[in-house]
Amino acid sequence: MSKKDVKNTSNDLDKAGLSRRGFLGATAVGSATLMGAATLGGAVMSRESWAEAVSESRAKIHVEPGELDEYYGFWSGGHQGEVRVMGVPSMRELMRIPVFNVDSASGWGLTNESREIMGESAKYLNGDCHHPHISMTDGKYDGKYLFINDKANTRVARIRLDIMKCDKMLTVPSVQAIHGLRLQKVPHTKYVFANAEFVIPHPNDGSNYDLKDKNSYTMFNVIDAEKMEMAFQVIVDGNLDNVDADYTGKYAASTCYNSEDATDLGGMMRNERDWVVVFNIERIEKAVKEGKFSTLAGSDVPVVDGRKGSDFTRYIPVPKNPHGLNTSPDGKYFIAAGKLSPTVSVIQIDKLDELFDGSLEDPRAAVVAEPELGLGPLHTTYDGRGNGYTTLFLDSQIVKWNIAEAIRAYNGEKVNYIKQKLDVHYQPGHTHASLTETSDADGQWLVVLSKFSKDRFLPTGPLHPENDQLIDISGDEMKLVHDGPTYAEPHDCILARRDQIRTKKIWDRNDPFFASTVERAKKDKINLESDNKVIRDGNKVRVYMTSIAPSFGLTEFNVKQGDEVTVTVTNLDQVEDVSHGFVMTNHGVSMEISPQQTSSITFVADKPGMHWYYCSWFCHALHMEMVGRMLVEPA
Ligand code: CUK
Ligand code: CUA
Ligand code: CA
Repeated sequence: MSKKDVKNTSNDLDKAGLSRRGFLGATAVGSATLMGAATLGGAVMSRESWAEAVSESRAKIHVEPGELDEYYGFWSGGHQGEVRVMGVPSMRELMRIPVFNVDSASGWGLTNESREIMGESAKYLNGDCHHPHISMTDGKYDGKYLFINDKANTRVARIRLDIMKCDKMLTVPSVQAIHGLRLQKVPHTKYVFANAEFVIPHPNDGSNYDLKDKNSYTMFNVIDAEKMEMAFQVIVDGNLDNVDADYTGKYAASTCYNSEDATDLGGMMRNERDWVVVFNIERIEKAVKEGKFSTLAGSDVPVVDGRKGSDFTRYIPVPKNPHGLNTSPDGKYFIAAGKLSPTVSVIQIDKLDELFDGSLEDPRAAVVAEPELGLGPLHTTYDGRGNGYTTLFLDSQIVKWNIAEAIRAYNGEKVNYIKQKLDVHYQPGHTHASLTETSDADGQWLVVLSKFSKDRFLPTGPLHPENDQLIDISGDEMKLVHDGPTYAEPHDCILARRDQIRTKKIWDRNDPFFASTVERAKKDKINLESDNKVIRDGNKVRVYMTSIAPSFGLTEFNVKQGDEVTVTVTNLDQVEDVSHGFVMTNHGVSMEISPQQTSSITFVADKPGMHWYYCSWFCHALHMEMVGRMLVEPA
C-alpha cells in the first residue's frame, strides 16, 4: 500500500465524521481485541492492502548476498553468557563474542590472555548477561566500547569494539547480582552504572539474616569506564532492577520492585507502589571527592548512604513492581514500565533539580503522565518522533503511544495517546528501536525480543528458541517483517549505525590484548615473530612457535610427563581472514590465532607418548596437513 492510500483511508474517516482520534477513542481503546495486526492509526485495513504494505516492508530486509547491513546489532546471550553481533535488518548473525562463558573455537576462558582478563572470576564457567550498551560521547555512540553485566556472578565486562573481544572484566565487590546496566551519555561515558539487585546483610558472614535490619541493603554501583575500576557505591532502600542515565550527565534513575524488603513473591507484591530512585551523580561525585564517604570491610571502594532522606537520592513512588527504565532520546523523560500495573510512569527530568533543591516537595510532582497501555508493560523504546513503544508481556503485544498526548491526557484532556497495538510472538521482554538510547534515534527499525516462540518454528524438543522479531517503524504504522529464532536468552539488544563501529582488519602487533604474553616472551629472550624454541624452566616448559598457512614453525617438541606446558603461537600471516587455531588432542587445549595475533595456553602434559596437535581454523587447502607432535617422555 502506498502513502497515498494511507492518506485516503484517513480522509474517508474524516468524511464519515470520525476524526482519527475519535475513532480510536470510540472503538480501539475500549476494545483491546480490535487492536490486532490489522489496525492502522485507527483505520481498519483490508486484508489485501495490509498484505501489500507488509510485503513492501519485507522487501527492505532482504539484503542481497554480498551486500552489507545498515546497522550493527549487539545482542546479549542471557544465561548463555556471550554477546552476539547481528546485521540488521537482515538479522544475520555475524559474530559471537564470548564473555562470561567458555568458547572452544576462540579459546576464551582457556587461553592465558583471556583468563588474565577474567581475573579471579575465570574459575566461573557461567554467566548471565542482560544489558549490552555502547559507550557514548555527547549522547551519541562513539563506537569504542560495549559494556555488559553478569547477573550470575556479579560482574561487569567491557568489549573493545575495534577487535570485538572482551578486554576487561570486573567483579563488583560487596553486592550480589548485577542486573540493570547503563552508561553515562553526556558529556561522555565516564561512568558505567550497574544495579546490584539483591539485598544482603553487611557483613554477609552468617551473623545476620534479617533483611529489615539497617545493615541489610543493596547498592548502586558506579564504575570508571576507562579504568574499569569501581568509582563509588551508593546504599539504597529496597532493591534495584533496571537503570538509565539522562542527557545532562547529572542524573541516573533505577527501578525498585521490592520496596517491601520481602523474601517471597507474595511479599514483593504487597505494596501498590514501589519506586524509581533518582541518583544525583554530581552530588555523589562531589562528596566522594571531598572524602565524605565510608568503606566496607574487605573493600576500599568509597560508599555513600543514599537511603531515604539522603541528599544524594530522591525516591519517586510509581506503581507496581516497575521493571524497565528508559530515557527518551530528547532527554526529557525517564519512563518506568509498571509490570504489575498496566501503566508506565513518565518522569520529567527537568523537574528533578527542584526535587533535589527542595522547592518541589512531593516526589510524585515529577510524574507528568501515567498512561494506561496494556497488561504487563516491561520496556519502552523510542522512534525520535515523540512516540514510545512499550512491550506488553501479558498481552503479547507492542504498543505505540505518543508521549506528549499521554501528558495531555494526564492533565485531563480527552486525548487518545495509543497509536497502535501489534501482536508479537510471544511474551516480549525488551524492545529496541534503532539508535533509541542516543540523541540520534532514527525511528527505522524495532526489535522485539520475545521470550516464547511456541509454534513459530520447526520443533526442537521441549526446549524452544526465543523469537526476536523485527518490525519496520519508519512509517505511521508498525509492520512485523521478520521472525528470528535465537538461543537462550537475549534479554536486550542495541543497534548502532554501521559507520559508528570501526573494526581492525588484522591485529596490531602492539595490541594490549596480548601484551603480557609479549612481555613474558621478552623475558625468555624470544623474538615472537621469528623464533621457534622450547624454553625449559624446571618442570615448566614454554614452547614458542610461529604459524604461517599451512604450517606451524615447530612440527615437533619434547617434554617430560608432568611438565606444565605453555604453548605460545604467533600468527605471521598478514592476510585478512587467515586465522589459525592450535588444538592439542586429548588435552582440552584449543585457541584461535588470527592474523598478527599471539595467543598462548597452558596445560599439563600428564600422558606419556605421542600427541598430535593441529590447526583448527580452516586456513588453506593444506589445512589438514597443518600439524605437529608433542612427544612426552614417561616420568
Ligand atoms: S531485564 Cu530481562 S526482559 Cu534483565 Cu532488562 Cu527486562
Ligand atoms: Cu592453519 Cu588451519
Ligand atoms: Ca513490590
